[in-house]
Amino acid sequence: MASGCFVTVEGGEGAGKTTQLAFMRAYLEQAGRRVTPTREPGGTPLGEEIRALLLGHRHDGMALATETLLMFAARAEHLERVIRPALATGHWVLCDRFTDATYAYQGGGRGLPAQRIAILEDWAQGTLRPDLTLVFDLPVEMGLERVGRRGAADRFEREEKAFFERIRAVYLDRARRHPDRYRIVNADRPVEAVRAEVETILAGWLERC
Ligand code: Z5A
Repeated sequence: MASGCFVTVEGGEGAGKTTQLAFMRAYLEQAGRRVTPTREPGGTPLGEEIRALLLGHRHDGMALATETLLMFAARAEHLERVIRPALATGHWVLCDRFTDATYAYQGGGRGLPAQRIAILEDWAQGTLRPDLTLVFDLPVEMGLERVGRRGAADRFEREEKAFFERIRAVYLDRARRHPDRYRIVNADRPVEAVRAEVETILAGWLERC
């Protein structure tokens, strides 16, 4: 059986990833593909417990190394229990954030050298990388305004604007350096316009996976 396609969605706060992932799943299922939607940090029972530690406020001020290693601990479990088995049985895996988020948040946002992240990436993932990564891009103020409307902020959402500007810069830089794998999607448009572009991109991948 052919291996499925590994698609990740990335971007800053409020970029519309979760909204678009639901459309992506529906589009692919309509096209006859089997889909495993998932997210990081999380995606497994253990990963979801780690997510609660990472996003909650019980451990405000946790060390950067701790934060990064917890992201990769959740990811190792996710790869072993969900991502690799799903790909091996021909499913498309649609993952709301993955290792690009570690480069953007722990690397760009918090200052961890990218080389350290690359070591963990190689260790946890071996040669596995997403086939396609959609980077939903929009001005930081706009994304923060969108998430601000929904109330309580998590441990990341409490950061200052400069933190999110650095994150945006890392995503755009990674996407521009590897245009074969990444697509930058302008998320500063109505939901339906973004959806139409995403579906056009996916249509181009249906033959490949
Ligand atoms: N993190 C990390 O630091 N390192 C890592 O390695 C990984 C993650 C994997 C996970 O949070 C956090 O973990 C994340 C990075 C960090 N930082 N934070 N916070 P999360 O999963 O809870 O949150 P998120 O990934 O940032 O997603 P989000 O804030 O929920 O946003 P979104 O999924 O991109 O957007 P949405 O939920 O689809 O939409 C947000 C709102 O905007 C909602 O009211 C929508 O109705 C609205 N929306 C969506 N699209 C539009 C358009 N086009 N126009 C207008 N309004 C829209």
